[in-house]
Amino acid sequence: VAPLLSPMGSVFDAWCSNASQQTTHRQGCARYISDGVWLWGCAEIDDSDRGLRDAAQRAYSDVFAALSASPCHHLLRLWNFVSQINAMDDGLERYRHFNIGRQQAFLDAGRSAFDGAPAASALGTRQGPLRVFFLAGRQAPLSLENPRQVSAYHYPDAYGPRPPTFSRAALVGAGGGRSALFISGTASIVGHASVHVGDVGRQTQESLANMEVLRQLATKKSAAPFLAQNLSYTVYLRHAHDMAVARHVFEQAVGRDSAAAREAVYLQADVCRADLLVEIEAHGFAATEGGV
Ligand code: 3EB
Repeated sequence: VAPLLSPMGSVFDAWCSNASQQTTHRQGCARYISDGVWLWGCAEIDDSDRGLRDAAQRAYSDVFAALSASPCHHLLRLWNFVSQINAMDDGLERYRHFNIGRQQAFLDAGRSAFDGAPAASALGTRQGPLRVFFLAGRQAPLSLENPRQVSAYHYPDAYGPRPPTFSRAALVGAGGGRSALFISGTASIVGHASVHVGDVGRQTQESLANMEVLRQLATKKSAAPFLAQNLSYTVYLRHAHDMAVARHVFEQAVGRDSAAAREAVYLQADVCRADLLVEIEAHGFAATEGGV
């Protein structure tokens, strides 16, 4: 969906399940696969005729219809890809239209659009339909917020008529005495303001500082030691030419020789605020101390 910048040849996102029974389904514009414990899918819808606001609302209402017909009722993590995310439609930025439709779908489905919202990332592509990838499970996750940042669902309306619907991170039991942590797309935002505008190095540093707070909070809440060097990272850069600087700062933080540094994936994508140059997400697993 977003062009690869890492010198890796190719990468793909694989969510593995060891269950033998996996079934595929369709619900409106959403296609998904489930083993009854985890559910993974994508809602894909062209927004050029109906408009992005309506497309987002439909995509999410199809996702919710799919989940309500499944034992995997709880959204854990979403990845939203919106074409031309910073362009204007009818005098409003497309990301802001997206936020209106997304929040409306949460409200219509009776799902929390505030406290308890799932973890998410939102990125801009050059072209193509709206694509909403989603991961769901049987257990409600524990949503985490970052005390350094205003919760996105409480952003003031200077950032759009309806706030974004996501939590900063989600923590969920993964079976076998393990916990899974999903850190949302994290950017250089303190309070609700974008900071270090124009400076990709410092934006990368600030994003990592935000992620560090979430990692520590997750470790405390789950009694499972999530180590920074053991997480899997995706770094989204607005400009391909910022790769060297962002990579240097990132590798300094996680350790140049760590698995995290070697396996990090760098993608070119627009970030949902026009003044942000970088967004970083991460996920990982950790064993609960004492076992379960
Ligand atoms: C932010 O913190 C940066 O709209 O789903 C990051 C992750 C961001 C997810 C979303 C937006 C979203 O506001 C942008």
